[in-house]
Amino acid sequence: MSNDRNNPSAIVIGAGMTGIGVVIKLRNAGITRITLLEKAATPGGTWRENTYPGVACDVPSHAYTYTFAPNPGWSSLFASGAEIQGYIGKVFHEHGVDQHVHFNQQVTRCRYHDGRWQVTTATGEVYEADLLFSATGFLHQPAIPDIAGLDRFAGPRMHSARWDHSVALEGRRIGVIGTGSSAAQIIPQLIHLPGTEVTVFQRTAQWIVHTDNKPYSESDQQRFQKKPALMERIRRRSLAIFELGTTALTSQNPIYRLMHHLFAWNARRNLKARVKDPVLRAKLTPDYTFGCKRVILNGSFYDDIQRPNAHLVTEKIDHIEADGVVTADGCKHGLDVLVLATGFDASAFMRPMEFRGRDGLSIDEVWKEKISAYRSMLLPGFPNCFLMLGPNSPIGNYSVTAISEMQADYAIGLIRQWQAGTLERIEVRQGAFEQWRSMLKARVGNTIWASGCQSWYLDADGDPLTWPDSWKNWVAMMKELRIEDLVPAEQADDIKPAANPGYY
Ligand code: NA7
Repeated sequence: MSNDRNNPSAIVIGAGMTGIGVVIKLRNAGITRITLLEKAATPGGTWRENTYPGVACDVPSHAYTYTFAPNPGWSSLFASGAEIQGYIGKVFHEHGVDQHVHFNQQVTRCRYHDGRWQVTTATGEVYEADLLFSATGFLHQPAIPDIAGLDRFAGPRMHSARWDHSVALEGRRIGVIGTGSSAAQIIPQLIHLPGTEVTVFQRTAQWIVHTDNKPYSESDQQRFQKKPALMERIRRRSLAIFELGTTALTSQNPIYRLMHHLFAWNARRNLKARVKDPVLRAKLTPDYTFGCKRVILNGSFYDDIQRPNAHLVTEKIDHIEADGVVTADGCKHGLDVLVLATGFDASAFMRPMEFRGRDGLSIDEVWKEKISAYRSMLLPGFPNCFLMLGPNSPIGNYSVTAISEMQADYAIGLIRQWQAGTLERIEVRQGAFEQWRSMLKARVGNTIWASGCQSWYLDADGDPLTWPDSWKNWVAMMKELRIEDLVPAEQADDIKPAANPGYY
């Protein structure tokens, strides 16, 4: 055994909200030999990369906060991206995560070799550790739409997650492709800039729940400072609402079915009350079940899309020319700037890095037919490796901070068992992994996400990559270690990964 169980080392990939949380939790658990590898020069992950106008979190700030680092200073119910980035930076330094980080270290390869993980970066450095955490996030590879002529567009063109702040937008004709969560935040900002004409290309109408962003006054913040229980109450209340929403989307119980109808009715009522023109309203009315795609929480999109300088186009895009977008009806929409709010490749996870477990088994091989991981975190053939926010981690619109904290606790629970010698290595049994996949397959088909719409929640087969049950049941599952699902110490040397492509 080449690893040191009493004083194990860990590599965490990604200094975003999740990776930073993992480092802090590991350290609190007494695991201090930690290397945090970050591809960029600063921490922040999603919140460093998404700087588009209007970027904000659609989960209430106090519910998006780490449980161990409450923040009385949040300026509003839904914090802006810049404010969250500031919070992450503060936690990063105040909790000493900066002592572990190596910036500008883009991981290109992870390989399990001789009982340890070897991690190679683009600059050629090689790091080694007993434990590996992949905290790369799941919405980080921008999806560039396959539209004819996209590269011929002569003006500035940018994806929402790669905003070019040097592009002057005032007085320009701006086209936005997409109407998802990012677009719904960007579009109102662009419409309000002086002299802009904003053309929105909508492929699918969205369900939008009206939410006002209540500011927190200085006295609110002082009260939070003096009485942390107040923040905790807001956190719990916000999470309870998301929990209710998730259960309403997944449960067959008649009461929750009714609640689901009420959510949809409320969103439709909001659309009707705000959008007066029946033609525009019809264009904005979704034709699929509420919650099938990620529900958008927004307070101004419906008002702003009715302004005279806003133009909603629902005709399919045919192709793009140097100076505009041509739709299937032959109409050319002249543009100076093109914004692609077209989302992300949600099936990338840690890829394109090379990721290999025992005997050279590659993640591409394991995921060739289906992207999946036991409890979103463990894979047979990949010992002592934890996927943070892995497949089927999104739980409705729930806070990913809360999810990743719970995943870190689960991983630490397993590490304890490994340290105690119950496990030779932390690896899920092939049988338990298959059972997990069957369980998911049986359940996802009944969920709202499989009710017939296109969304980033779905994999290539149209199966949801979300958790198909309630938050409560997920928490109950994650609190139970179920050691019997892992390879026991006495069998550790006999078990072979199911699909061994024979590399090396
Ligand atoms: P989303 O939610 O994946 O939205 C992407 C949008 O782009 C959506 O409206 C898509 O239409 C549209 N899209 C994508 N490709 C095309 C093409 N080829 N033509 C026209 N329209 C297209 O990404 P976001 O960045 O808004 O949000 C991602 C998550 O980040 C969000 O859920 C939060 O968790 C934070 P569609 O609806 O598929 O017809």
